[in-house]
Amino acid sequence: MAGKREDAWKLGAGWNDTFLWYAKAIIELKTRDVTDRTSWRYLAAMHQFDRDMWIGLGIIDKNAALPPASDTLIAWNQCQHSSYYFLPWHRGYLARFEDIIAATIVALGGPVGWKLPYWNYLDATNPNARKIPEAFLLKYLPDGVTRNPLEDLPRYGQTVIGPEPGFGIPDIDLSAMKETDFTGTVSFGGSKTLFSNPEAGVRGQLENAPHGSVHVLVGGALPVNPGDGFLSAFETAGLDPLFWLHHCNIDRLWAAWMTAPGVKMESGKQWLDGPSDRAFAVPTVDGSGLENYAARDTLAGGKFYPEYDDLHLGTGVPAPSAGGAIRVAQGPTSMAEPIVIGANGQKVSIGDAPVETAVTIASKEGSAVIVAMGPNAPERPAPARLFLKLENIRGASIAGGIQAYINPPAGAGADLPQDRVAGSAALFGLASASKVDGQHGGNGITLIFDISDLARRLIEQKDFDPKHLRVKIVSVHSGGDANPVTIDRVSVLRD
Ligand SMILES: [Cu+2]
Repeated sequence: MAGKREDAWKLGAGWNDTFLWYAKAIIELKTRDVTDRTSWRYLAAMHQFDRDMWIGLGIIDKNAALPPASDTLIAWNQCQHSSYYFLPWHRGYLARFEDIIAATIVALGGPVGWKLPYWNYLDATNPNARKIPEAFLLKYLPDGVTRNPLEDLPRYGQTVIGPEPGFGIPDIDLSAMKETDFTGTVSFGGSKTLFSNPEAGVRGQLENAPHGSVHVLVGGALPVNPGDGFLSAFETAGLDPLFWLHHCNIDRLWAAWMTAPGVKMESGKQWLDGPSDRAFAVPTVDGSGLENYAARDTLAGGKFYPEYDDLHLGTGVPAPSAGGAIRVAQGPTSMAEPIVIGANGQKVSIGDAPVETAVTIASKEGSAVIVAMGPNAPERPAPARLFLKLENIRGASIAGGIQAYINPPAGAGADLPQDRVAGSAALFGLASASKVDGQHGGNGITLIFDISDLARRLIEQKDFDPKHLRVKIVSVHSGGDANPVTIDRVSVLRD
């Protein structure tokens, strides 16, 4: 077993040692009571727990005793989404999960030093990259009789992830890796919201895609029935063994991003020591207690800093030239925060049919955008950027998909032109994020799409009237007219 985390597809086909021991350890963890801090279910509940949902899915018995509140209030329902703690929280969570699996393997008589593999789905050099690794699709362990815990759970059913028009997801890519600031309104790692800040946070670009997309591509997006796939809901995601390999790759993308030239990592004390209102917690490896960590513990030198065998394949970050030292910029973020220059008038509600809403940009700002983004735009230090923001997307479906278009041809039906797409997103955790009494404050999901290229095209085609930008929104698996997806505000921002 290697000392570093490796690519799942490079470990050997089918039942390689890493996956076989992972499966055996999961079988052992599943025998442990939910009150045991090292049990499969306790570890998943740390992400998010919903008693009724778990009873309904047969994960716990309705008479099951749960851990005491002194435990659950600290360790359960911690998952960080739409927050600039998304990456560090999950990094500590993965690291301790890995420690517990590794210790279990040793206790079962297996090798020392098991490391969590990553699912490198965007590695263009590997023709299998987008396939779910084989061991997660086999019904039995090599003995031919023991049910395989890597496979024995609900998933949507597709085994290769890619464009899924049924979910409104065109494809996964690495565009998030181009964001240069960790924190901010348009950010790589998440917007500056605190753990329980009542103000809605914006999903960071990496959290949106590929992170959220892969959750929904594997878990499915069907409304109402949470059993359709564990990966689509906060409350069940950690029960899918593939969750950990997916998040390991997201974590690796963060590690790779840190080595890219010119990126600005968050270095404020509030972030490094945070969150201040509820410290992150993981069980000790033996389960005897709980242990706190802060964001700084997940950075270089910290106890949860991971090691990967490679940070280049499938990350979009080129290897540094030979001998070149890697430099990470530290300091206040430099990118000017984008400002809202126009918005629509009212809340939008989308059921089965697409809905169109009009965004009005004030005339002075509108003319400035046309100059800044038109064919004769002066090259400032960087080209001007324009964004479309969908604020507080809420809905009752477990997950969903959303697509926004700008100025599609009038009367266009289901076949909306792809060259007018402003952005698409898989709405991972939609219902959880919409629950008023939930951990995420009921603010739903806020997304920001970069529409700079689209705006330039529209300006060039003389189809950009700032006083009247038509934004058409399609919601996939919204729950229909009975359970529409709502959006509080649609606005346009410029940097
Ligand atoms: Cu996730």
